[in-house]
Amino acid sequence: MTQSNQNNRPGMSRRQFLGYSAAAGVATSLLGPSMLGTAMAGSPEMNAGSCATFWGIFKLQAQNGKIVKSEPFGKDSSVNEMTTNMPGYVHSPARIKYPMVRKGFLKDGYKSDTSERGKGEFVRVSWDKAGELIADNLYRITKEYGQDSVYSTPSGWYMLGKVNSAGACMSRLSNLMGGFVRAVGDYSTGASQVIMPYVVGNMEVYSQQTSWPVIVENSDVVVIWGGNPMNTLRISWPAPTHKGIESFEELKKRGKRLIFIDPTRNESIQELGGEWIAPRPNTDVAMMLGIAYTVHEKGLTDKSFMEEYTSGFDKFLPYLLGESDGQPKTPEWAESVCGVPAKTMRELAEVFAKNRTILMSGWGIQRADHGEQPHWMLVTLACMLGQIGLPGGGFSIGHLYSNQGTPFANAPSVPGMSGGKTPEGAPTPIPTARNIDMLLNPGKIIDYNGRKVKYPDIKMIYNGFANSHTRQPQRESAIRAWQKPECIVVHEMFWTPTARMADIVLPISTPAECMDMTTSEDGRFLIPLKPAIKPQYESKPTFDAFAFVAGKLGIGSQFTEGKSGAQWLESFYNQAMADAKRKGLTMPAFKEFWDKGEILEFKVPESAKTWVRYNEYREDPLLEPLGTPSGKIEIYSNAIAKMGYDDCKAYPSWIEPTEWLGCEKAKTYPLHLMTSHPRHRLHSQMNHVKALRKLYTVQGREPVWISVEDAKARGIKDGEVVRIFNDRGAVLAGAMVTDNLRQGVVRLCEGGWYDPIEPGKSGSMCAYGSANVLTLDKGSSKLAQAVNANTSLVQIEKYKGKLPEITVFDAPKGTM
Ligand SMILES: Nc1nc2c(c(=O)[nH]1)N[C@H]1C(S)=C(S)[C@@H](COP(=O)(O)OP(=O)(O)OC[C@H]3O[C@@H](n4cnc5c(=O)[nH]c(N)nc54)[C@H](O)[C@@H]3O)O[C@H]1N2
Ligand SMILES: Nc1nc2c(c(=O)[nH]1)N[C@H]1C(S)=C(S)[C@@H](COP(=O)(O)OP(=O)(O)OC[C@H]3O[C@@H](n4cnc5c(=O)[nH]c(N)nc54)[C@H](O)[C@@H]3O)O[C@H]1N2
Ligand SMILES: [Mo]
Repeated sequence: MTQSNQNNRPGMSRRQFLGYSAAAGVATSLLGPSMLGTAMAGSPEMNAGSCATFWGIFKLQAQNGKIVKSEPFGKDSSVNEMTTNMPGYVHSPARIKYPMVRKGFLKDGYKSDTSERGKGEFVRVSWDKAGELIADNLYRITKEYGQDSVYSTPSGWYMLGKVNSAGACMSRLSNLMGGFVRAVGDYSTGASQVIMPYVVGNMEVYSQQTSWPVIVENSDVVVIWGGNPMNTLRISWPAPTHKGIESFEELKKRGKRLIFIDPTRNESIQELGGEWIAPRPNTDVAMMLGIAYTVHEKGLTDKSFMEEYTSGFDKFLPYLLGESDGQPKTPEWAESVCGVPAKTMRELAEVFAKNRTILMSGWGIQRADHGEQPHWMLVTLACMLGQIGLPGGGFSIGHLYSNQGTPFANAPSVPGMSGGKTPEGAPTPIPTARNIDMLLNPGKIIDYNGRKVKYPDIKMIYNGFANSHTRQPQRESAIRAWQKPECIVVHEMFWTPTARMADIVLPISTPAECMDMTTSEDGRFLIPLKPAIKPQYESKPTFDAFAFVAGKLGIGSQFTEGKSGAQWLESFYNQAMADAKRKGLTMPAFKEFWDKGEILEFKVPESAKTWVRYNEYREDPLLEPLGTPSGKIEIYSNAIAKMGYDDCKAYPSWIEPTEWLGCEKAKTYPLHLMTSHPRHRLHSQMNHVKALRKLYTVQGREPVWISVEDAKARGIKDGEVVRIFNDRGAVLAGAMVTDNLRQGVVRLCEGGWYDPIEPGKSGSMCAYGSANVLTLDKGSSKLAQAVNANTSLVQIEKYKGKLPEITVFDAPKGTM
């Protein structure tokens, strides 16, 4: 099936389709009166649309086919500058305009010199040519080497939209082709999501948490143990309404005690105030043990809670007291590891036990070597305090990002594109963050969560979304690894470092150009994504792009099921409407919804605002047991004991990370690198927006926070360009000399685009400051094999060489 007949839905011509999707210049309001800016009316070149991304819900205005303005939709109390910078995002010099093929690949095909990847020599081709090249290689490679020779990106970010879901479309294509190698787990919570089912019987990280209003009302002490909510709660999957940010502001207003435990005085601490305690990075388990020791010593342990709701404390206690290993985990011992005064830990033990306390933690803390341990120990400490299941007490590893504490609306469920069924005999998935290890070491067998996993020999990468060359630690090995396969396909909107490493690049339309719909994080809003402009240049919406490739593979009709994107949209809407009816809710017919373009709002019931996590369990542990083998919170896990891993014991414990400030290597590389999530971006997304870069870069480069003492010792002044390096690589960055971190710690946010001085060369220095050039690629442990990006030591010096230009935010030469 060809693309043109896929778009020809019965009874609707291509031209009608465009008019219907509001892609043509329509003069009247597409957003409905309540959302229409006054400037819109009457001007034939003006157009309006609505849009939603992970950073906000907003309305767009276009003029002469270009987005000129993006503004909040009006019901979001916390608007950020990402939301208002959509024009620079969509119409960026980094935009991929046409299908492109690497010059050498076009000439020599799969036998090309792959060391040319990343050098930026591309040739424009037609969609037909690009599609044929993809289809030819997919067929040849799966036939010659088997299904497990193709790796597709199953984890990572893609745009919102029920139809244009790159995640679902990638799976759909892969499943129809017999299944490619996928990944299990994700980068966000790789360690916690594997350990938590053993501890509390579910992943916990993505579970609904105690309602924000309950926290605001009832918690006396809110501990943020490794978390930066005023940054991370800007983002949500799906679209944010920013209730979490509102709630933290309310906590501040009410004078609640906020205690932050973080090696950096991050933006949240700066904005919200509160107390700041700065341990050495990756030593939190030792600090928690020091507090737990005090709780026990002072008789503050809630014994009846421990007895009724937990199992295995008796096997953990000998470790806490040092009976099993000769080292009592006293606050003095903990101080020698984490650097926090023993006195502070003793005080915290009393404060936690004597007030309604919630121990909240983010996820950066578990993106580390032995990252399984901190949240397990956090739960253990919360058990000892006995407040789990009480309003405003206990622990939470879900509140600091996305929607887990936001009360849910009574709303219809809105279906979206399905990835289809994984076919029988599909290849075994590989732990997400081990993908570079897999590419470099075919045949290697690793331990993973009680099983053995054998790496396949990958000949083709299908990168259907995600920015593999910013997110993955240890860039030099990632570049080497991406020189191995015979063929690499990347779907992208922008010339990211990953797109530059491809053989075949397909241009994808941004959410501002695609007809679609999505919901907000709490189900409260159903948002039409009504494009104000048409797909730019030769880009295609995700569904159309995948459908096109499927067509070339001869599976077009199975992929589309005979429906265009617009028809899928309408059918999803109609299914939602049917569900609404069942729930006694009303929704306008699809045509009215689309023509008016108004965002639908559903009510949040009062009952949702009072929900307390683990309250049912607390009320009736026998009728509401947890999903663990004992039905209780497991402080000791027999299942993990049976695995016999040396790097993840059967109870939470302090295990020295490969790199940290207390190790031998710190003599050569004495600074611990924190790669926090950036305030003004979503990882690498929006790094190409110049107006945003102006807000945070230093001499055009990624800022690195360095302490006053560390800067002074190196003769570095604020605003100077520095070189950050270790034995894995080097980057340039702009120094921000500050007292907002513990001495010995530096912060360079993740997601900066890799701008190699020698493109394509493994180990080249980065001119911009991409953090993952410096990080270590190693699994957290045999249990979760999660990313351990926050376990890396570096050194910093003033950069005295000639400053290289930053070129990565423009399209490669010859592709414009
Ligand atoms: N050092 C370090 N590394 C980290 C982390 C860390 O804390 N420290 N955090 C990790 C975490 S938690 C995560 S989630 C990962 C994030 O890793 P990624 O998901 O790779 O991160 P993004 O930068 O969001 O990249 C998404 C890319 O996909 C493109 N894109 C967006 N939507 C679509 C779409 O619909 N279709 C297509 N084709 N492309 C699309 C964007 O332009 C962008 O280039 O990074 C991880 N890496
Ligand atoms: N603005 C913005 N928001 C985002 C994202 C983004 O890129 N930008 N990304 C989204 C995604 S995909 C995710 S997964 C979440 C990530 O959310 P998190 O993983 O929670 O975010 P991080 O910034 O990595 O870490 C939060 C804090 O933990 C601290 N921390 C790191 N290591 C340690 C440690 O060893 N000990 C202690 N005590 N603290 C430590 C860091 O200093 C940082 O201040 O955020 C989401 N929200
Ligand atoms: Mo993430």
